[in-house]
Amino acid sequence: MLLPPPPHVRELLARAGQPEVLRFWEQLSAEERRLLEAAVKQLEPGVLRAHCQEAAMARHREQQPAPNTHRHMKPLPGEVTGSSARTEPQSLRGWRERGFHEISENRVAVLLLAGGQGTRLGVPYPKGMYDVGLPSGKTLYQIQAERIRKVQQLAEERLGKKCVVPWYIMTSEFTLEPTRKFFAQHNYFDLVKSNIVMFEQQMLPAVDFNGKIILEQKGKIAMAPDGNGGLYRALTNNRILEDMDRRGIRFVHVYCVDNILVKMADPVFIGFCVEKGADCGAKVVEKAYPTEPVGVVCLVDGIYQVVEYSEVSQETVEQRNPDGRLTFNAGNICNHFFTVDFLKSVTEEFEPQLKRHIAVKKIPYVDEQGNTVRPEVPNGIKMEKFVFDVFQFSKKFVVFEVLREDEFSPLKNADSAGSKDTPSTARRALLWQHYRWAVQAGAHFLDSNNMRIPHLTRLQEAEEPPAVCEISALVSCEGEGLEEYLKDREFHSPLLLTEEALTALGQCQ
Ligand code: UD2
Repeated sequence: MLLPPPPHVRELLARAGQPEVLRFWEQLSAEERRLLEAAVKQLEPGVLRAHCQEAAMARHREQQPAPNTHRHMKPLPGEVTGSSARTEPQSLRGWRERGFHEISENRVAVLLLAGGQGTRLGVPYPKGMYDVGLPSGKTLYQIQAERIRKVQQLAEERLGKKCVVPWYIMTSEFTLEPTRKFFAQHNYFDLVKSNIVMFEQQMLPAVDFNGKIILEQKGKIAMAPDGNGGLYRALTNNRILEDMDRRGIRFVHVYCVDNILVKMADPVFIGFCVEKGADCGAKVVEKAYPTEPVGVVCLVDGIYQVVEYSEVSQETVEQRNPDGRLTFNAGNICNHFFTVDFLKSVTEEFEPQLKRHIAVKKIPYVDEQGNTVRPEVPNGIKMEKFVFDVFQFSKKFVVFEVLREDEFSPLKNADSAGSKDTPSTARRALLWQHYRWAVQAGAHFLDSNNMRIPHLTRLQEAEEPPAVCEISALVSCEGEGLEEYLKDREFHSPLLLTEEALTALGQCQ
């Protein structure tokens, strides 16, 4: 017998202006109907109507000539900016001490944004599970977990107190289950399970250019996460700030999943922000080239903002100062500092004001005959919020510039897609960094004829280091503590410096 759609589902979609979502209802199996009904019931009709109308209007606006945002863009003033390279060692030491102090008092958490679909990389699992081909075979999640363990250990050693840096992980419908399973399979990378808090961000329907919801199957709405700025809604929905309060957390280091060089709860960055009395901060690197796909942190009409790479004109990105440097060179690396109080003010007051960004995408859909079509040109819109759009609500905003070679090498694209931001570039960035640390600590590398390999400085991104050296984060976070084991010693490449290898080195000194 053919059952009509339940009246409340029909009514909800009618109120949202989306009755067509049910057009294949009669052809659906009982299970497909149940799932579609469940998906629709999660949507609030008024919000859904507004979302679809807004998407269509945003698309229309986007087709108009772009406003000259660059006329209003101004580079960052010096007084809000600190730098790891241009600061006296004494001040850096002070910030590091302050950061470690806050960590040792259990006031610092890290929060990973891991809800993205990683479409550019093209793997069917969360990016954090990716292994870029290091000698150890470690995944991004494992590297990050070990860096948390190390920073806790360093804080304990310095201040003599056991401490915890809780790890909050924002996932989405796409990434939650596989991430959960992966962590369980790996025994939470030897972190305490209750100190890893996974939560899910919201999904929103993708719509076509007329503001109609796209069905990806006859009974399935095409849904996408609401951008990494979905964080703020997700913090509320999952009561994360209450969890932070319970643990006494006051400062949060938010970062994105794919930067293989990320410094977890970086004590210098935390200390810098805390000492400056900031409620919100961003780490930046100097942009490598005008069209590099990173947003730039700047002022627009006097307000601190990140202008995203996809939203700025060619003319603006190429603008240079008389000294030849790019005018807008503060490249956002998706590493942010927030006080918990600031996050509260955002979630309680400002979240609804966050800008909605439009992403025009190729979204698979079912045609009127019910066949799946994979479009070759963009056919739909996903609406996203961006995590950095809260800078404007900050009472005291600061920026900290760090060196790219120390802190930024994102994994965005498959190796087949080109030479930028790939597994190979990420692997090389980490191996070069560890090679540098080993050489600075006094190590020498030998070739297969036992001849010393001359030390080299990295000149080009595509170059492999002269010797392969990988140092576990459990051994060293930033190259510290290596000298007593490596000074004036010779090693064959590849050198994999684990805790066990270090102990063995210590014994044969
Ligand atoms: C991000 C920054 C860009 C620059 C670049 C550096 C944003 C909006 N843009 O650009 O300015 O710093 O990174 O690498 O921050 N994510 C979610 N939920 C979502 C979408 C994304 O959690 O709905 C996560 C994603 O898993 C990743 C991070 O946000 O960890 C950044 O997302 P992306 O890789 O799509 O951002 P991208 O490269 O466009």
